[in-house]
Amino acid sequence: MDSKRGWLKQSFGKRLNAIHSWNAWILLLLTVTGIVLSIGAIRGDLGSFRVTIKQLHIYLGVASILLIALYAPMIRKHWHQIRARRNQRANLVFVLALLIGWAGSGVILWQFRNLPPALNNSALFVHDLLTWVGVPYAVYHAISRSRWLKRQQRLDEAAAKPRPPASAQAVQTPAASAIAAAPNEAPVVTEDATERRTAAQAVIAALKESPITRASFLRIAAGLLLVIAIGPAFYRWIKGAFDTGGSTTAEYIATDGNRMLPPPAPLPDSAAVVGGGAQGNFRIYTVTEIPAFSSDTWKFAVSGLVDNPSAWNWEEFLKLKRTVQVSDFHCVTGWSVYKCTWEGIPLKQLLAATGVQANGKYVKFYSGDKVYTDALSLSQANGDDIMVAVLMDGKPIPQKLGGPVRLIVPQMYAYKSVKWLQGIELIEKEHMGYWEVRGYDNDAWVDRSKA
Ligand SMILES: Nc1nc2c(c(=O)[nH]1)N[C@H]1C(S)=C(S)[C@@H](COP(=O)(O)O)O[C@H]1N2
Ligand SMILES: [Mo]
Repeated sequence: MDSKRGWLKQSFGKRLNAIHSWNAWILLLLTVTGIVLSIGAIRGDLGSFRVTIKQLHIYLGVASILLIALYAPMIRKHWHQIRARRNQRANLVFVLALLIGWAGSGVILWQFRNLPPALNNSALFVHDLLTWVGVPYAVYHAISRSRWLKRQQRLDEAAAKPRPPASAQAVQTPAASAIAAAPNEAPVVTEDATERRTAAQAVIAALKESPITRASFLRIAAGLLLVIAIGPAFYRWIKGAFDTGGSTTAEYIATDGNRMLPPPAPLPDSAAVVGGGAQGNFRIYTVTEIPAFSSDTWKFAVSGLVDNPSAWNWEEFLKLKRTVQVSDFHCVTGWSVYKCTWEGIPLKQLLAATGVQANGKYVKFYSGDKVYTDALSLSQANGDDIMVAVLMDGKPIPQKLGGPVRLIVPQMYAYKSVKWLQGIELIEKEHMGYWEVRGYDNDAWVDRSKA
């Protein structure tokens, strides 16, 4: 209670200033941690630190919500105080909307395990969109309120001083005030010819002066620079968010980083894309460089505690019987892709063909990147929808999305869906996968009641 009384003892202005600067610092830290978390390319470098940064981001988010709560009782008085300043009011409304939007979507993402994936997916979109708009705005806000720009503004005002202002009206450019002043001022109606001449010249000189002051020019320049710097990335993001793939198999083969020939021929259901086409976008995640494969050297093996250890080259592998399924794909970071039409070999079928020995209790998956692994218990691995996938939506799986062959575990978070899958090993003891070792839950069921 003491600290609260201390807080309330301070003047209203002091409290507002304190909230403002705390908000600025927390936003800065949220931006940094948030951006770090969202860069797919550095996931591998972050390692277990990723989980810590995410936790930190959540704590900072909670702190930001507490700050809003602290501000809430002051809002009426503050709003009244700035009644004459429309810009400040607009800024306040905008900033509050941003903070509340970030907080709301952030809480959903924080509590993702107790909420449906579709809600997480929308929350992530909102969270990202607000970041794309809010962070550049905050940077602009910081520049346009900076001491440096304030000093430019004072210089502008000093330059405007010698001319008497027309009225007590708001800030006017020197030119505007001279023009506004001209009709009412004595020199224009004076009888003295030289004075009349000077007055007339002053009016013309004022008209020649740019209406844009230094400070406002710098502000516009800063805004433009920000738009130029952020615009293209924002455009790519928004395009990606609504893009639904759509190139042909021939285009894939021509442009893909893998050289897997011949391409797998899709089954009728796959060619017809019975799921209607994947809805949403995969964010390309990898903890290594994206590996490239060629059908000349690529191999796939099932080994360990099995009756018939087997290895296949590409041509042989393509002869294994495949089926088609439509399923959703959920990442633990909030995004989902719905209604993917996968074609591949059901894991269950592959395990039955190789024959699992009595002491084979866990199934371990190896990525061709030589770093990423994961595992399922044998009973989980025998689930009907777990697939060693070769095609998606009737086309070969692109290199970036784990092609030529990736695992699909639709009912678990996608860190179980090992990309560039090349090896399956039956083992006796539980194995902790790449992300599980770094803090992710080994129980990856999206629907928790399945655990
Ligand atoms: N080899 C490998 N497989 C992987 C990963 C990885 O980093 N490397 N990331 C996992 C995670 S966390 C997710 S969400 C999905 C992402 O699949 P995508 O990159 O095709 O969108 O792949 C999973 N499988
Ligand atoms: Mo993920």
